[in-house]
Amino acid sequence: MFDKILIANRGEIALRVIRACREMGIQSVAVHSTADSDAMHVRMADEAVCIGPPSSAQSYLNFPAIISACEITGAQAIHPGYGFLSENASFVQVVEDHGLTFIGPTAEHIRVMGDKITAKDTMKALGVPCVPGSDGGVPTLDDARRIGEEIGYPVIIKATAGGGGRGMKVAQTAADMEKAFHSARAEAKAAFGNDEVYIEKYLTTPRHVEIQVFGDGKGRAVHLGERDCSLQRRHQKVLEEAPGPAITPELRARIGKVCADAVAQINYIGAGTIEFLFENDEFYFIEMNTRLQVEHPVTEAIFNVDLVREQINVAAGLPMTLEQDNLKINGHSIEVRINAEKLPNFQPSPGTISQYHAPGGLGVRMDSALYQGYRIPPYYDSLIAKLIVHGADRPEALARLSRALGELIVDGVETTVPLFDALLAEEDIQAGTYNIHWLEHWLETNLG
Ligand code: MV4
Repeated sequence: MFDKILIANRGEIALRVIRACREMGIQSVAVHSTADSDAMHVRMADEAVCIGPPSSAQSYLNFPAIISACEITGAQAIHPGYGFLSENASFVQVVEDHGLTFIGPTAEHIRVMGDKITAKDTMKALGVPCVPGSDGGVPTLDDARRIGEEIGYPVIIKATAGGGGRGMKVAQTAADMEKAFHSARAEAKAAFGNDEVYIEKYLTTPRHVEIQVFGDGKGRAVHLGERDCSLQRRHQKVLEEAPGPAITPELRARIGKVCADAVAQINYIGAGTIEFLFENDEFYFIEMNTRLQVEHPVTEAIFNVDLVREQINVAAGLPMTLEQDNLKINGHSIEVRINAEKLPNFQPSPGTISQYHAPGGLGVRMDSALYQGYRIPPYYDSLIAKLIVHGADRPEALARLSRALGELIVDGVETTVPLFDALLAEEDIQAGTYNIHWLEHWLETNLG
């Protein structure tokens, strides 16, 4: 096992990893920009190293500064958290070239899943159900038209270098194809320097259901059920829950086995998430994320596992302690993402936290790096807390969420807390009857 791990991240996820390290008897090293000298992750870690100025490009994305911080402190491994360098295959290569361990999948797995066409080809070959569409890239408008006729409209054009919703265009009919095709390619070129696109049948009212997988890198893998993450605004998740309200035990067992078998076959190591669109009781693969996700705590809650501990274990070459037969769902969990943003337009609202009180009690987990007097810098993501509740069933989890939100005090900045109070009053939220478009529509009707 490692003696010391460097956490190449900030905020609540840095605390999450530091906590796992402490429970495992591993020393932790925080890195921080000059804007984060007073951040909680710097205080909570055993050691801290300043790695550059405020901009992420010069600090949390700065390869040489992070590698140097490992060399200075004697850290043997790097946990990337989510975002920043967590899915950067070149960084993984550099880490390994310096004799350090990246706590996550291999550079090759990150590369394969980072290119969405290659990811889809790979998953399809492994028996994972995919959205009907083009076989690989679509180089010309003529090809695009031919595929549109084959699969039928509406279709969606996606950038192979995209993901997370960037560089996508819908063509409702053949008449839309020319414009959609050219604008998707132009956007992809501008955003990623790669204009390769592929085409899929456009599913009109799916849910976003993602399967948590975990592999030991040696051909064994498990699944930890699904999370329903359909409640999104502009491709940012707002509320996530597990298990998914629309997923039966039979559906879960079937798709879970397909996913676990797929990642076992490629000797995947560590935590991964296989994203699906779910419509009419069918799963359609869209992307795989090769990192620990923001919403991993809802899975931890219902399976009573520590995913970060498992990541560290397998990265150190120890056996994975997870076994499929021991993974049984207990109750229901919901996470809300609390952002320092002003409603109704979600503008970032950095500033100083004048009052802070975190909710607590049975079934409440608050993952946050906030403290009273903390100054939220304007340079980074606006997520300031994740409130995760766990109950015996979905109604209990909803009641607990409402109760916990009532206890929470965050003063001095605007937050998205009022949004959750309003959402909890909605019948569709109480019933779990929502899809990927529900929240945008609700926001337009109620805050627009
Ligand atoms: C789709 C789709 C409908 N049909 N693909 C958006 C983010 C990216 N991960 C995939 N996305 C979508 N892909 C097909 N074939 C609709 C979306 C989509 C979406 C997906 C998940 C959650 C929210 C979404 C909001 C708008 C569009």
